[in-house]
Amino acid sequence: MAFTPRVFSGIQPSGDLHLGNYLGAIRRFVPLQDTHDCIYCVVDMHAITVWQDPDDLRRATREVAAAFIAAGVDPKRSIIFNQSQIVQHAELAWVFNCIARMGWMSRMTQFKDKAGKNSENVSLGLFAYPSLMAADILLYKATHVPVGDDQKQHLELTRDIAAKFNNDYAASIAKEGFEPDFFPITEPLIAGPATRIMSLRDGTKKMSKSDPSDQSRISLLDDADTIAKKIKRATTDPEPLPETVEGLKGRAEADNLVGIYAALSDKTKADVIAEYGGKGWGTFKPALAELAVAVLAPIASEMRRLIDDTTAIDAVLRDGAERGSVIAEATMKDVRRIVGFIR
Ligand code: AQP
Repeated sequence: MAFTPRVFSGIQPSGDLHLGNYLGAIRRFVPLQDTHDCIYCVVDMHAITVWQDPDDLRRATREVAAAFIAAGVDPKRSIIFNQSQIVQHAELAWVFNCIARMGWMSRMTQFKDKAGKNSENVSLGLFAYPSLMAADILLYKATHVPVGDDQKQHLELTRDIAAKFNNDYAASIAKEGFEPDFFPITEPLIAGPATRIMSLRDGTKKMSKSDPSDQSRISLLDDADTIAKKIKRATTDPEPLPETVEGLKGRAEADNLVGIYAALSDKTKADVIAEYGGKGWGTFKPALAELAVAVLAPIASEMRRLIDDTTAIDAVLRDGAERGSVIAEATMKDVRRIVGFIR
């Protein structure tokens, strides 16, 4: 069956948005609006899989919506909403909880990383997170999902859930008159030089909202001075930049900063090395700071303006939820028939 080319992606309102969220996801949302129906979601139900103060959650939800718009997502052309407004996400997630296998979920590395040694004491929601993510995507029969590299395994699970649903319910899908591939096998869009931005303090750790060190990340709302200081203090080895891209191998911090420069300037790492190969950090870090400020400052100022007008942001989220729920309910109506729920 030919599915409408449709993009879905979500960001958790679980802390301060950072450069990794921007380069790995949000920046890439913008051009997709020219080729796809786009649905961009603030996944507040995902956020509460770990404790969120309610006031912080509301603030962060508006901040993520503001970041989408400030980065160039058009709320008229695309659908922007927060997940909890469309109850069908939870409904489909339950069906998928009954499709996904414990073994599949137990292999999710993000759960293992987040739960750490504390796995008996984390929420059941954190364990079931990938099943809700599959519901987010498949509720809209999204064909493509732009995400950072850390979400690759969850996307594979989404594909497994779609395939198992189509297979387990094949007879009912046929009986109800639907095409056999009821849910699409969604493609991840993971590309470019910035699929995994690393911490500025430790090149082996992902830049993350939940890292306790503020120095580990550049937040989208950091001012120019703070951005420059964080880049200046970023951990690096003492060697100058290599003369070739291959020379970045085994130099995690150098590779990360070159990747950030490449992504911010829409170049490849090879272009950046052609310009800065052989130069020292005293030359490269100020150039990177200047570039980061040039790209991020206009986004931060637009975000601040939008966040201040909570009525307008909430209206965007409500409008998106109204439009999104039409698609969501159409899918759920069919799913209820396929599964055998009486209404
Ligand atoms: N470091 C990163 N580099 C590239 N992309 C990244 N993403 C996250 N970190 C990086 C991408 O941003 C999108 C939104 O992520 P999320 O909010 O759903 O959760 P996450 O992946 O768990 O991100 P964080 O920032 O690390 O949050 P916490 O600390 O709360 O877990 C996704 O597309 C993700 O790939």
